[in-house]
This record gives sequence, structure tokens and C-alpha cells, in this order.
Amino acid sequence: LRLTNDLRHALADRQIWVAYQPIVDLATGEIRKAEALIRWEHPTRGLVNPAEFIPIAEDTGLITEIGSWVFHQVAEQVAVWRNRHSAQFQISINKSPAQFHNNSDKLGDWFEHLQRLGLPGGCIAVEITEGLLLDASNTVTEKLLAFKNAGMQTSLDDFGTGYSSLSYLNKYQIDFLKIDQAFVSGLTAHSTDMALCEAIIMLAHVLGMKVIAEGVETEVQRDLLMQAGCDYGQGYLFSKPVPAADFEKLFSSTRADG
Ligand code: G
Ligand code: G
Ligand code: MN
Ligand code: NA
Repeated sequence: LRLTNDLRHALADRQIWVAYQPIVDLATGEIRKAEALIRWEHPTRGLVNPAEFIPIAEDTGLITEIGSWVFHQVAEQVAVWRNRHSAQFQISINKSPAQFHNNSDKLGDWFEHLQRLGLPGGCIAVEITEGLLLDASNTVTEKLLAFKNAGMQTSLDDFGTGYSSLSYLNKYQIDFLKIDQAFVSGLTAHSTDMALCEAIIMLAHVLGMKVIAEGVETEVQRDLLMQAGCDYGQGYLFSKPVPAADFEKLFSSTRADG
């Protein structure tokens, strides 16, 4: 209850900030994208895990305000990095199923904000989870289509842990599959996880999707993923999620001129 009250003030008191984790083109080592991950620095508790406060935000409806703030923040950041570092740079934002079920997002305002910044929709990707596609009510479908119609891309997060059917992947024209870190952490040559990764990647490519492997922590994992044909990698091997100012430094330590 206390936390709920605190969350009401967190945005205005600037306790909430966005961390960015690089997404790397495995073939070249270049940073091509970033995932935006929200952080709450509570004045007395310290860093509160999103797993703890996102559900509170959803129950209280604060998620609308937070989601809108994240979108605006990310749009301004992607404009800067496109200018300075990489013309095709893209940042993905996470959206929980609850954000699709309520109708309070003013998507029109968000899209206008992009236009004011002179940004195409493709500078943003929206990460959703498999459960959302299973439960594709009209509101969900319309919202997903609104993002796609605005030129934004969509990523299926934590892939392999839920129950997506192939027809959903095709129907909603998902652009990226993110292989869940559970499949990456145990990756060794000739393992079941390796066979699974190869199969997922092949399938994704047949359906015209690119693949991002999550939780890449070792060079061995990275090399096996490359061998399996994976397009992008994300994980502690490249960097943990960091503040924007620290992310800037990652650009100069790798090449990013895509
Ligand atoms: O880095 P990590 O522990 O922070 O992320 C925890 C979870 O929080 C992830 O599952 C991620 O999808 C979720 N998350 C991070 N940022 C956001 C956000 O802006 N909105 C929503 N809905 N979820 C987020
Ligand atoms: O949105 P999603 O549920 O995919 O959130 C990604 C989560 O994975 C975040 O909590 C992020 O901090 C975490 N993460 C990112 N890279 C790594 C990694 O290499 N190893 C582990 N264990 N976790 C990671
Ligand atoms: Mn994610
Ligand atoms: Na994930």
C-alpha cells in the first residue's frame, strides 16, 4: 500500500528512469538497437524491481501515465542516437498485456510526437509477450495494428516460454522473435537447446522474421548462436542495461554506422 502511494509520486519526483541495453548485430558486432527497461529508484528502498511495481502500476491505472512517459522519453533518445551515431537506430519498449486491454493510451498523441521529432515509426519496436496473441480480443488486435500502421515494428518477447501458434506470428506480422534466455543459458554444441535454437531461427526466417537471442553471457553462446543463423544478440556479454549516458560510451567502443 505504501509502495502504491509512493508510485503515484515517482514520475513527478523523477525517481523513474529508463535503462538501455544494447542489441548487437552478431555478424558485425555493431550496436543496432536498444531495449528500454524502466527503473524505479525509490528514495528509501533503493532500486525497486519492475516485476514488483509494474503490477501495481497496472492495478492502479498508473501504467497509462508511465507507458506514455516511457514512449516520449524513448522517442527523444532515439532521435539523438539516430543523429549522432546510426541513422537506422531503433529502440524497443516493453508493453504488458494490461496496456493493450485498457483503452486509455492516446496513441494518436504518441504518433504525433514522433512526427514532431521528424522520426519514422520504424525507430520504435514494441515488445509483447506470447500470451497477448493467444488472447487477441478486438482491442488488442486494433492496438497492435495501430502500431504497425504507424510504421512501428513488433517483437515477440520471451519466445519459447508461452504458446504462440505459427498462425498468430503470421497474422500479426511480428517482425522480431526474441529467443528467451532459458534456451541460451544452457547452450552448448550438439545440445537440445542448440537444436531448438536452430529450429526456431529457421522457422522465424521462413516467416520473414529476424531473431534476437536474449541473455547472451558468453562468447561460446554468441558463437553458437551465430552458427545457428541468429541475427542479433542481447545480454551481459555486450552490456547490462545502463543509463543513457553510459550507453553513449558503448557506441564508441563498437562500430555502429548502420
Ligand atoms: O531488466 P529487467 O529486470 O528489469 O526487466 C524486468 C521486466 O520488466 C521485464 O520483463 C520487462 O519486460 C519489464 N519492463 C521493463 N520496462 C518496462 C516498461 O516500460 N513497461 C512494461 N510494461 N514492462 C517493462
Ligand atoms: O523484457 P524481458 O522480460 O525480456 O526482460 C529482460 C530481462 O533480462 C531484464 O530483466 C534484463 O535485465 C535481463 N537480462 C538482460 N541480459 C541478461 C543476461 O545476459 N543475463 C541475465 N541473466 N539476464 C539478463
Ligand atoms: Mn523485453
Ligand atoms: Na525477454
